[in-house]
Amino acid sequence: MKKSEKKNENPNKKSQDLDRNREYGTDQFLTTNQGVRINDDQNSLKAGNRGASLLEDFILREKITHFDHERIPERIVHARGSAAHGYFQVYESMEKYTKAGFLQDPNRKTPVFVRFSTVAGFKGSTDLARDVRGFAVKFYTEEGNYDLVGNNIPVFFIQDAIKFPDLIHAVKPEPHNEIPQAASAHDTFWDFVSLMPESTHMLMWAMSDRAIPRSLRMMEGFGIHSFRFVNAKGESTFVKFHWKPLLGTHGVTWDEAQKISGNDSDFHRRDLWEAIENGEYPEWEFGVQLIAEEDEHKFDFDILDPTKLVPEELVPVKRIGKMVLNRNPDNFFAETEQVAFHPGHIVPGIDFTNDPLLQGRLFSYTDTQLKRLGGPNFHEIPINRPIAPMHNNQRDGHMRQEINKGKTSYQPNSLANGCPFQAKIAEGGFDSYPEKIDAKKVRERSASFRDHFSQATLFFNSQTPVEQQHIIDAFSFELGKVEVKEIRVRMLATLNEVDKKLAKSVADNLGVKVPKPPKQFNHGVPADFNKDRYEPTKSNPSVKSDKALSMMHTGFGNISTRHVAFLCADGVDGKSVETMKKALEKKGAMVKILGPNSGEVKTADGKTIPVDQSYRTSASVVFDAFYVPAGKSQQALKKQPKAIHILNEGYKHCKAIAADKESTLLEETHYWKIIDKKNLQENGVIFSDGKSIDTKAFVEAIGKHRFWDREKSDDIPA
Ligand code: HDE
Repeated sequence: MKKSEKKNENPNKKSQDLDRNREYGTDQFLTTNQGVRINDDQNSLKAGNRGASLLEDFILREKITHFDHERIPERIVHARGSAAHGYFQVYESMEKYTKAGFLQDPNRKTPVFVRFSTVAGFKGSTDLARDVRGFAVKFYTEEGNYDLVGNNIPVFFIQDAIKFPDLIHAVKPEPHNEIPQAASAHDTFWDFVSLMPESTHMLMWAMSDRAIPRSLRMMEGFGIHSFRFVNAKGESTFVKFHWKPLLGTHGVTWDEAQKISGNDSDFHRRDLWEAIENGEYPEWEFGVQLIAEEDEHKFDFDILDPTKLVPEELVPVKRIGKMVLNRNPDNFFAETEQVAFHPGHIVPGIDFTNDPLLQGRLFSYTDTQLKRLGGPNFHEIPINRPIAPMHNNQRDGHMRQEINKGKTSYQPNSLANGCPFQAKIAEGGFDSYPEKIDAKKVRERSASFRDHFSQATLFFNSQTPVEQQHIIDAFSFELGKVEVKEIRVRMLATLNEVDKKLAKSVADNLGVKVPKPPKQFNHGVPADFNKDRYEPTKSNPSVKSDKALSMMHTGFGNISTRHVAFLCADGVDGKSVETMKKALEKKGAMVKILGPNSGEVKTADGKTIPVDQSYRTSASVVFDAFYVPAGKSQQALKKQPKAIHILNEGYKHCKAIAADKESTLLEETHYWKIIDKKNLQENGVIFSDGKSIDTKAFVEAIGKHRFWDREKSDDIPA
């Protein structure tokens, strides 16, 4: 039995609820959809065995018709996703701030279903696209479903929902030839964002390594908008939501991302699935930044502006609970595809703010499900239905499942004694926070939303030199793919407002000069408005740099679920393999034995070790670290160019490498020529050099994720 099944002996309430719809074909007859047993599922009904097929073959017709209708429209954004079940538990009651039931009792486990996604690519596109990742959590609370539909980046490209279709049209493949797939590196995207200075802050994040995560399990999550907590007394506190992964926040290199896309475009999906199957459950802490109602205007940015974050230096993140994902879905379509998230699914104790992006989202999500899932009854689909009781007077529509009894379907009624009846607030009835609004109806943007550059600069200043270099490289790559020179140059003018060094470095890589500031940054100015009213302003932010914004200040040291390749061949020293494997697996790492073919390798003492992947089927980029065990196998591997290539690439991508005793194989690699032999260990190369290998040092090296200093020597031909 798989570890994940074993630990799920006590399924949570949502899992029990899903049991109503689970179907098992084991030990059952094959039937039609009408329950008629099928005798022959291999041949259609024909007039003679070479004859034409007969229309009356209801078995053939039913099977083909169903097949013809198997696809539904993919999501217009976030089409490619992977999901898992789990639970959430709060550490201490949040009663002071919110009456939300799932945030009261540390003993209550609330079932969750979480879907991670890329944004721009189609459903079958690669996991490793440079893109924002969706991080959508459905809490099945006792008071109804609460959806926190967030991303792995805390800000967004645009400030107003009315720009969303434009943004997405610009980033999706270009409409005339549907190129490129799952990539923002093309003219229309950069044309749009270079005319929209409000995108600048988010672009900095999207060009950082956050947009190429090592794993979905190693990403932060953010609710982005300011929301409200409302307590039992009706008092409101502004709140920003965070998910902090316990494995830390880590990315891959861009070279790696591109190669992973070719080698295993399901890399993230597989990684999530395997970790859960192996019982290495992904975990996140739930964090909140709380801002008192009276502090709404005390910042040098507007907390309603979704292109701004609240620096943790100003308002620390309070970690209030933990989410654990411990079960893979039973069926991808039924669960991951049909799940319908909606930021408008809230529960008493949580409420919206007037963030104009959030307000627009509140319309979009139901609307899109009507199209995607085919009608207004998508809440009845098993993965979407709440565990809280659900009774109302909504009726009928496509694919209605519920059989509502009685003759009343209206409120008020006397014929059914007023049932179902309204809940008092004290009985859990939802009441909106009575925010006072007294305003003119205008189609305008608040002046407090106009500083588009200061937080982009804050983000850049908060990065370590390696991270800054990656951002420069990413802009250079993306803009280098832009064909229209004016767009590249226009974008450089924007980058120059963020950081002069950034703009200059990208300009040098593109072979152009940084232009003078343009007369007009913002091209989205209403026709009869003074353009200056929309031009970006710059405040003097109180926070100049914030450690929390850098991935280098995240969790390190944990090697759980890291994939380590053992480069083996016949003659390998079995004891070396065994000792290292034990040391790594004890810390939760996943060891894969690589061999010349997919069968097994013979050890020096005549035993055999099964091979997980052959050099033919595996690739360096899908591993976090490499080990070359002792033994004659090393001589054999010298004749395996792929094995040498794997090590070269591992070195290029700054990963930990360990090699035992007579490791002449390392000497065959290109990096051996350039590596500083005196500081091997500091560079993440654990080399035993005749002594027995230091397994602890290797564990520590893997826990450091990468040895970025090696990037300086980017002359590995791999
Ligand atoms: Fe979404 N978004 N979005 N979005 N979004 C959708 O809803 C939309 C935005 C996010 O795994 C769609 O069910 C508008 C911000 C995630 O199923 C659609 C605007 C954030 C997912 C939609 C935004 C998100 C979606 C497409 C601007 C981060 C995937 C399919 C006003 C806070 C959920 C669907 C899943 C999906 C609209 C902006 C996150 C069309 C109009 C900001 C994680 O309704």
